[in-house]
Amino acid sequence: MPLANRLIKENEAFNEKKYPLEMMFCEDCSFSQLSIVVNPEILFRNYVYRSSISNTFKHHCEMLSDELNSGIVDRGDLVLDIASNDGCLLRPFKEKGNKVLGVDPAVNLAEIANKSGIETLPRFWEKDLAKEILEKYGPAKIVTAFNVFAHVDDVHSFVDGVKILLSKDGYFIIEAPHLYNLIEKIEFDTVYHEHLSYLLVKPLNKLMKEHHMRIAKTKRFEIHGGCIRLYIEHEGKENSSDGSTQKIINEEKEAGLYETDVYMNLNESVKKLKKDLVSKLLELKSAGKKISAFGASAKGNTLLNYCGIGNNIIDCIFDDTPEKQGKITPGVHIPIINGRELMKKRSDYLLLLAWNFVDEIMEKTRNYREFGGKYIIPVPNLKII
Ligand code: DWN
Repeated sequence: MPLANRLIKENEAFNEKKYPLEMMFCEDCSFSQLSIVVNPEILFRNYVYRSSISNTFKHHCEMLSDELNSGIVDRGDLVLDIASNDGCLLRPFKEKGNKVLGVDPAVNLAEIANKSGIETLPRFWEKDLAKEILEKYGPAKIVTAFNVFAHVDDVHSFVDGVKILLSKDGYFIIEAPHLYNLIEKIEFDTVYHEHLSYLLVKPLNKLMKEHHMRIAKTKRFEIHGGCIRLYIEHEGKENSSDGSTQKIINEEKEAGLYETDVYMNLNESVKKLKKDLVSKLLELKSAGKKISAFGASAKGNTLLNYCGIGNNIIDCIFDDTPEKQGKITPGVHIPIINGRELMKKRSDYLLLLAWNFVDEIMEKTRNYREFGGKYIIPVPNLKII
């Protein structure tokens, strides 16, 4: 597979690198991860994904800020966000008077965040950086790691760094896609090289205990196809466990996620999903229908490349992200154009490559719908609305 977020110019199409994309499962601790690690400098130094494009995600971050600012974090407390992207998560905290600091290796995004008033260090998270921050800013009451823990190779060093910076009564809050949802809703397209690990609570519980930390609470959210949010505290802090962590571990066990069968069965479901989608697209194409796509998502590139769907079927992909417009997608080379062009292109169908934001996208493209435009939802099973 090519790298899901490596968007290219037409003249770069000839020498695209491809890498093995294989999910491994540890039969000892039930942790799943890829068979290779792609250099994070290649993946994350210049990053085309902007968290703030989605109002749904912005609202999700505002809810977190409201929750933590009602009794857990006070004005002036430091909130540090690891992989802070364009400052999307920290902005509502700053508006409430919390001290905020972002860390993200993407130089292009750190520049956008700093210009918009969210102080951001263009660095990868690691122990030495944690010590530097502790010296300069003091301990953090909250350390958030949203959609990054599954991207990290050395999880032990990652957690060690948080332990250095997190105040003794603070929370380390991880949010990441839950492998439970990937299996349940056949979200095979969320497998790509940025996502090194595919997380379950049981192996994370083991990891945190090894580092003398405790997952006090675990919540589940629909966002990004289904995520878990872990509220992690130092073992020495007053225990705020509410039983939700063990409850979700029991649900994972009930769903057979600690055995290999569910993973082998996923193989069959994905093959059926591909067959249904490709035959529908070919049927529409041969009936003379114009088909485009919406949302040049990373997951969309796994789907398009795995299903062999290219420019012969999809005319273009509409996307509101400035960094993505004018590029072509990896592998199948479909042009990405500004979402504002949607009405000029007169597509009959829009394949939603960002199916996780179907409500927001349908709301934003209401006039396309009112002109009779239809949407193709590929995951978890083929739906046309
Ligand atoms: O972990 C990750 C997740 C959180 O985000 C990263 N590895 C990369 C990224 O994955 P993705 O690209 O699959 O995420 P999304 O958020 O499903 O991508 C949505 C795409 O659709 C983006 O390119 C933005 C675009 N979009 C748009 O153009 N207009 C999305 C919405 C909601 C819109 O209104």
